[in-house]
Amino acid sequence: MSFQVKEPILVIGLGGVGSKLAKEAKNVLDADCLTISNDKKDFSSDNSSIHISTGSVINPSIPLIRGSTYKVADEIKSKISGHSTVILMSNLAGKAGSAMAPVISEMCKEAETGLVSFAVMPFKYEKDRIFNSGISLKRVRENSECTVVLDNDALLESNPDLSPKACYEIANSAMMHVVKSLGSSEISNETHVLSTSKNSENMEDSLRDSLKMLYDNAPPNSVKRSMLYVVGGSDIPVGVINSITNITSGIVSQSNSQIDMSSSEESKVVMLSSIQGMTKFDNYDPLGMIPQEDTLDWSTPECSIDSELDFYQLE
Ligand SMILES: Nc1nc2c(ncn2[C@@H]2O[C@H](COP(=O)(O)OP(=O)(O)OP(=O)(O)O)[C@@H](O)[C@H]2O)c(=O)[nH]1
Ligand SMILES: [Mg+2]
Repeated sequence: MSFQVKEPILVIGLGGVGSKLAKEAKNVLDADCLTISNDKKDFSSDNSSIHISTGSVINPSIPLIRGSTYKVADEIKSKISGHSTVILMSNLAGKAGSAMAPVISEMCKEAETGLVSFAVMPFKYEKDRIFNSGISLKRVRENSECTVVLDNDALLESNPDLSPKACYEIANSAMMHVVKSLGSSEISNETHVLSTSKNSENMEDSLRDSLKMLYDNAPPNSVKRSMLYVVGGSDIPVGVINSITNITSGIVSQSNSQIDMSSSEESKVVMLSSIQGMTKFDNYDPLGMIPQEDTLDWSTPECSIDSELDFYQLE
């Protein structure tokens, strides 16, 4: 089933990276924008923002940021209300994003606002972030009509020669391509993996890198369908476009392609693939295999609240 993106749209950015992406997405979609963070430095004066205060704690833990987010729930809900679709830009590699994304996505679900979530996953070497990003993603997927996952780690895996900064640029530009296409192409109510490559003269190389990145995230048999965005399409021979489309249809069961004529400096392939079944991220939480119905404390995500009782705070 395809997801209908309806106006008015609200783009919500969480934390530093999420806010940066939300500002870009807002300009692309001409939508309203809200940034939410525990760090005031992430805000800019031209967008509305909600500060999550963690009191006197300057290095808050993820459960503390999450607990503090619930305190301003009414303010966040009132910003969401009146919008038909929310586009959530969350960096689950960051503390703010992995703390708040489950909470904000839950609020959208409760308000019956259509939700498309973008989630950035951490590099493998960011060991302290892996677990939290995995549990957050599980909840975000659960609460969203449609989730688009971009894995920094898979990008690095297929481009080990790139610096983190170069990886970020590629990742962010791929996400903006999908945001841009929300108005023109269909997106289904599923989890999608976004994969891409660095800028390349050779589109077949670019397709190969995108497939490599995709298969780093999910096994081939779990890829149902792929949408191929050919960036810089106006300068690429039609024969090449035809050939990469044919290659893709031979690999994934259903594929479709869209030629992006807008950008002339870049040429690369961006793939958006819908996934059914397990992904690499399901293993980020060792207990993630346990089905939700067998989990006793699933309803509320773990958070730290000051109960003002004489209990030792366990976290
Ligand atoms: N895709 C992408 N990932 C990024 C970008 N910048 C940083 N990252 C990743 O996100 C992680 C966290 O980066 P931060 O700059 O701390 O992000 P933040 O959203 O401000 O997160 P917190 O401050 O921890 O809440 C980094 O270690 C990278 O893995 C970016 O521009 N694009
Ligand atoms: Mg930050």
